[in-house]
Amino acid sequence: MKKIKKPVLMSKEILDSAFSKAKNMPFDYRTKSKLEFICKKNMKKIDIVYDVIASKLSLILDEFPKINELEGFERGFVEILLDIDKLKKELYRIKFSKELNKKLYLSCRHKLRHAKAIDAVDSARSTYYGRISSVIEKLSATLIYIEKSRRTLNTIPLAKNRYNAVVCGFPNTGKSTLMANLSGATPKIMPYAFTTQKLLFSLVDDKVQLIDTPGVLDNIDSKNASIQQAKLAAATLADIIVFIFDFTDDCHYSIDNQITLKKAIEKINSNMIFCVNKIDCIDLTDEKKSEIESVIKTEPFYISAKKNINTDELKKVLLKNANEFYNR
Ligand SMILES: Nc1nc2c(ncn2[C@@H]2O[C@H](COP(=O)(O)OP(=O)(O)OP(=O)(O)O)[C@@H](O)[C@H]2O)c(=O)[nH]1
Ligand SMILES: [Mg+2]
Repeated sequence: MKKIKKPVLMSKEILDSAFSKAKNMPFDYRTKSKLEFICKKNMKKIDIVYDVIASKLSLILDEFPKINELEGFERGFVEILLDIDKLKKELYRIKFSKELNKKLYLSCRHKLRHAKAIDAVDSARSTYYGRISSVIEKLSATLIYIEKSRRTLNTIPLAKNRYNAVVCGFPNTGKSTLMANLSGATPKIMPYAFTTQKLLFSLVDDKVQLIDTPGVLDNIDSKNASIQQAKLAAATLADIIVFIFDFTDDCHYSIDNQITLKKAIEKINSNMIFCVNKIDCIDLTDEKKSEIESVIKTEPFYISAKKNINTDELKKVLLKNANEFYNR
């Protein structure tokens, strides 16, 4: 998703910027009367205040993605990370305030044009200043929410144009360790479950975009936001899924549960390769291998992400697939 670069200005910043620009504007008109001079000067001031406020609010509306036009991966992500209805409502408030600014400004301009006395000019200008200040101050909470949403939206990656390998599996199986091994990234790695809470992106030799996912137990349909991110990546981003098993004796999760997850993910995206990790802790006899292969129904890569065993073989396959993908 396109990054929204400019931070959203808060109410005070918008008003300070508008009023100080109006206050410091140069003005050296020659007029026939004092009234005409004051009218022209105040007209110019309110033009500036109107323009600054309108352009700051327009910038927010223009920069934010049109929520209804989002599709696929991006739409899914926005739905997981944000309350779409609330975001739409808050953006509408900004649009409404922008329209109100125009109304108040036009009404003030009309009064200035027809003012018969200096008092009337001052009163029209201060009414506009007072009312637009109150409108923008009332946007405070909205602007805070929109800025928070901007930061969240900026975490949604530009992910579609690369060959994407999504690393999935139960918690603590070594997904992040594998990502660190293959790409040199430095994800958090801990000896307990649920360390990774959101998708992490890295590159392998500038060709494969490797996506580390939060660990999923056997319920891929959970409403938990971390699990939904993993599911969304598997469903809409993955050109291939690298599924990691942990067959070590001290793994807290049963093989049956890991197979249940494998099957659930296979239904979403069947383009998978399999790794049995932590082979530095397994006595990998031929007997053990055939036991494993009878359970997972295919020959996996036997690797140790931590001790760097056979990970080069896996990397070669991913790079070969990526080259085929780019040559298509
Ligand atoms: N012995 C051994 N330990 C490993 C290997 N790969 C990972 N580990 C250890 O397993 C633990 C979990 O590793 P992570 O990479 O954080 O696992 P994860 O799958 O990303 O975990 P979550 O993010 O919680 O889903 C850490 O203590 C790692 O050091 C391996 O090949 N051999
Ligand atoms: Mg992890």
